[in-house]
Amino acid sequence: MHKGDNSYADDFVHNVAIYKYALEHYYQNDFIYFELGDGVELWENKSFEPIYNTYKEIFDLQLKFHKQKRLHLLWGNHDMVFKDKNVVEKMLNRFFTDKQSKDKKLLFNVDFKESLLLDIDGTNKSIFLIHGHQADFMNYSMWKFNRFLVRYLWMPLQKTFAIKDPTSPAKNYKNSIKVERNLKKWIVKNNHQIVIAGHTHRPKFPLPNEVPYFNDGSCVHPKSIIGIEIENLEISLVKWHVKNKEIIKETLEGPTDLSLYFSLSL
Ligand SMILES: [Mn+2]
Repeated sequence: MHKGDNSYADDFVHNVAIYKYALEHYYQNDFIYFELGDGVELWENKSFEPIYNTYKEIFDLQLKFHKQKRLHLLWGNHDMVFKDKNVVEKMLNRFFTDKQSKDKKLLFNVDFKESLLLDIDGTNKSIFLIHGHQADFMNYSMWKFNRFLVRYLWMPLQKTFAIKDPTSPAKNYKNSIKVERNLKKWIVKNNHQIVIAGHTHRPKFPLPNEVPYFNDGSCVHPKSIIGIEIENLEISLVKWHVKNKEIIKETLEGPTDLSLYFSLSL
């Protein structure tokens, strides 16, 4: 999502209405929400405050999921500071305290993880969720260097000359291919473990006889958001966008029975 501060460099702001509509749909229909990292843009923004002020409605909606234990957040490279619990506390918690009550209780005891493993009911298989920058050396081991370039070089240029940041795999085709190749290699080495990642912003939905690497795309595509749904052990790739002045959901791939992806593993 790369939620920013509503400036020109904020890539999410044009999709906020679509995103909010989709998230409300998932809330009403009892879905559990998994956000696969880079939910907020903390390379371009040093402080969380302008992001919170811009997207308060979205955070309130996420809070509703959280209260029902239906919210799971991972950190990516652009919000890698959330790896540290103290940073989460310092940066986020003061925005999510109950200002009405005297004891200032915390509304949103948010807990960011690096990855999650979802067991698939009735099988010994699972789905591994990660952001995906783990397969991208410059954005995992060297992320502080890339953050420096984005903050002090690319973002000022982007604001002035509309130049896009080349460190982002989302804007760098060659690097995306490399990340995908690394992830697929890992999957094959690990008994064809099903993986869902983000990071590259390139949606991927394999055929059952292919390496089970899924990518949920992003919410910063021009005029649409893309994501992955899992319902009744069936997986699909969906896109929400505006058609005839209405926000609609289109299924791009699937629904495909998850068990079809087990055939390559032992
Ligand atoms: Mn990323």
